[in-house]
Amino acid sequence: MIDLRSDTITKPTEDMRKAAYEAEVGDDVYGEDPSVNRLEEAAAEMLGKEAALFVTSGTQGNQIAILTHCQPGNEIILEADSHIFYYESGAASAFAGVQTRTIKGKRGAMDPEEVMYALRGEDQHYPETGLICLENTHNRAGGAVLPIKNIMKIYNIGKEHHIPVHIDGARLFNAAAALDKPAGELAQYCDTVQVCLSKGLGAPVGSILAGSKEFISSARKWRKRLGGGLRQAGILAAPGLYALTQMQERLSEDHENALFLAGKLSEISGLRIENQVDTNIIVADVKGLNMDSVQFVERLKHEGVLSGTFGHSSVRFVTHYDVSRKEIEKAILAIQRAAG
Ligand code: TLP
Repeated sequence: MIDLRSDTITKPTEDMRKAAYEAEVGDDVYGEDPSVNRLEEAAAEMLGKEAALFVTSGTQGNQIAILTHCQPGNEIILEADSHIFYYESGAASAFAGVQTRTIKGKRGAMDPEEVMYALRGEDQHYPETGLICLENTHNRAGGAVLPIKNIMKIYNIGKEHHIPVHIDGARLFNAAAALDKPAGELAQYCDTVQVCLSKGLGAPVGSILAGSKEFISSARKWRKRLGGGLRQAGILAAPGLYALTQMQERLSEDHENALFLAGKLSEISGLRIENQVDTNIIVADVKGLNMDSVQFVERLKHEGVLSGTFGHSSVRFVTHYDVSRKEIEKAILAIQRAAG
């Protein structure tokens, strides 16, 4: 089976397993796990922030950010198709008690002016705006990279109005690879950023939440409240550090594979590629095949390829470390058969 459902399915490499096996550990709730401390220091430095926190998942990192930045009754501004709004099971309202104000973006990027007009004033009828969230790369926009200028403009608007900006950077390293810029440069226009170690970088578990020292010390308490204070977590942090330092450079291979795959899929009659392929995500519309996405995904599974439904007639393919160019070539043949 060739698994193109997500880059979350990547399995730890031999070196990561070795790093986990050999990890020096301690009790991280006491702040005594050297492997976790090393990972947090390296990640903070890489992202250009004062401090960082190792969290269990991207969802937990985003939710801790919202909980730390906001008060119940606040409103958060985020893109209409963002992961926090679309895929986090309503966690922002369930845990932080905030309401969401969505803005439809273009290729995942919200118009800074619209963000500015969405900020709430002093009127007693209004909730207070507590946070602006961006997503880079933007998953549902097909792995689109946000223009740095767009991020900068929104950050400056936030600053002017004393509203913090959080970046859901689950795939920030993909954006960095696509722009050929260090991740820290992309994270400079935000107060806090969450990056996943367990997607394209291939670590088995975990994300990083980075920000100011003060922010991270409150975030640490929220992580504890949520049951995310782990003990000998160095077993997870050591492969995470390996992923962070050794796996970034190869992300462009995934992007090249995605472009190659998209090019071949666009030649299949009845299949339409919906997104501009910036990184490792391809979204294909299967309407022209007289099938819906569930039917197509099922048919493709019988041909030996796993993909994901992404809407009524949209199917998502994600390239990653565990799928080689050879397997991409095999996948193309399987997709041709499923479409035929
Ligand atoms: N995305 C997953 C699914 O949840 C949809 C995927 O397969 O793409 N932010 C973004 C932008 C994400 O894409 C994801 C995961 C997360 C946050 C959450 O990360 P985890 O799965 O670690 O909680």
